[in-house]
Amino acid sequence: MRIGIIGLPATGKTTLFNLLCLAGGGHVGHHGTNEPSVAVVRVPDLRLERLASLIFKPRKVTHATMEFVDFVALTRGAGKGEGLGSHYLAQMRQVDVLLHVLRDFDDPEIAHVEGKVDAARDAVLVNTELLLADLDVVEKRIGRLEADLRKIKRDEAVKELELLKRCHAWLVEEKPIRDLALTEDDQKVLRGFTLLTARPMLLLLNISEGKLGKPDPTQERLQRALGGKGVSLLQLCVKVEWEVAQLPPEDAEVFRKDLGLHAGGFAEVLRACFGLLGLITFYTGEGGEETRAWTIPAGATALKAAGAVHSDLERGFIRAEVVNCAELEAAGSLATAKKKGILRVEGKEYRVADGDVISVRFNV
Ligand SMILES: Nc1nc2c(ncn2[C@@H]2O[C@H](COP(=O)(O)OP(=O)(O)O)[C@@H](O)[C@H]2O)c(=O)[nH]1
Ligand SMILES: [Mg+2]
Repeated sequence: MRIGIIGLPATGKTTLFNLLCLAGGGHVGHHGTNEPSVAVVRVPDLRLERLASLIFKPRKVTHATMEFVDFVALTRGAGKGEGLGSHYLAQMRQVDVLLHVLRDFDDPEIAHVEGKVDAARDAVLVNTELLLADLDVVEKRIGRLEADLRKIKRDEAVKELELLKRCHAWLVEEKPIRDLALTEDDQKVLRGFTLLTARPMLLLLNISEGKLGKPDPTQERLQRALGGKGVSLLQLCVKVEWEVAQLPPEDAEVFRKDLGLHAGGFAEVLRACFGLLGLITFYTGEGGEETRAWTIPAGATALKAAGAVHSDLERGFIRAEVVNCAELEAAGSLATAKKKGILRVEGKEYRVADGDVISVRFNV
């Protein structure tokens, strides 16, 4: 899964990116000038660690990972492809979640491109650029389809044109595609266009230290302006989180308590992304070599889960042996779980539950 950090200049994007790297043990990849930094971070997972230490005692423990991309700031005009706009927009289209960082901190030392600090205004401004970028894609495709249809009439193209015109009208009203009612077929057609406003979005309000633990009217304004299906809101003081993350764990704990901070900001960001993407985690560990966490969309079948591990497992799938991680922990071992009858045998169509420990039987 790929999370793209976007927003206006000097909103705290890179500070957040560094925080996620540090907290998630990420290694940062730089892919050249004009390319955004990318970090692969480990998803913290107590269940995995318990499975490894109490049940499987493997040689290797592998966490699920998430990728974060620190994009260059969006500014007015980016949606029309100005400057390096189109270059970055193309990369932005490849992410699964847009993590939109909004400045809600006062700091006379740090200038704001729009003058005054106003997170709700900024959210709308950036959103407008995303809407314009999508409009551009949709308009170009409509033009091409209409030209094609003048030459030869294809039912498929007629249907696609109809769908795109519906998207167009929607975008013109400044509404994101994620709010448009679409059939599964529609979604399939649109997938190839990788529209930005079809992506789930996490609005991260980067607040001043002074606002910690206080009600923030900006949050309500944001919710009214941009809230809806596929949008979550999170409040974080990125600077404080960054400072706390650099402390030794014992000190960090004390600091957090003093400041009234809950789980680390890193964990909160990850939880919000998991929620937006509707992801669940399952585990493999049989054989003792490696205990590993995997993420798949909620509702995915055992066959898909097998495919996430290896395409051979999907191709040769016979059955899955499944036990919930807490029940396995209580049983003490896979063998005992089997004896007690809590290890279930499931077929291809079984819908994997969060926390399942799965062993796939397959033909090679
Ligand atoms: N006061 C304050 N400053 C912050 C906060 N987050 C980031 N900054 C500062 O804002 C400036 C820009 O931050 P940066 O993360 O580089 O922003 P980016 O341009 O969005 O990547 C830096 O000087 C940061 O130290 C915050 O929560 N409070
Ligand atoms: Mg930056």
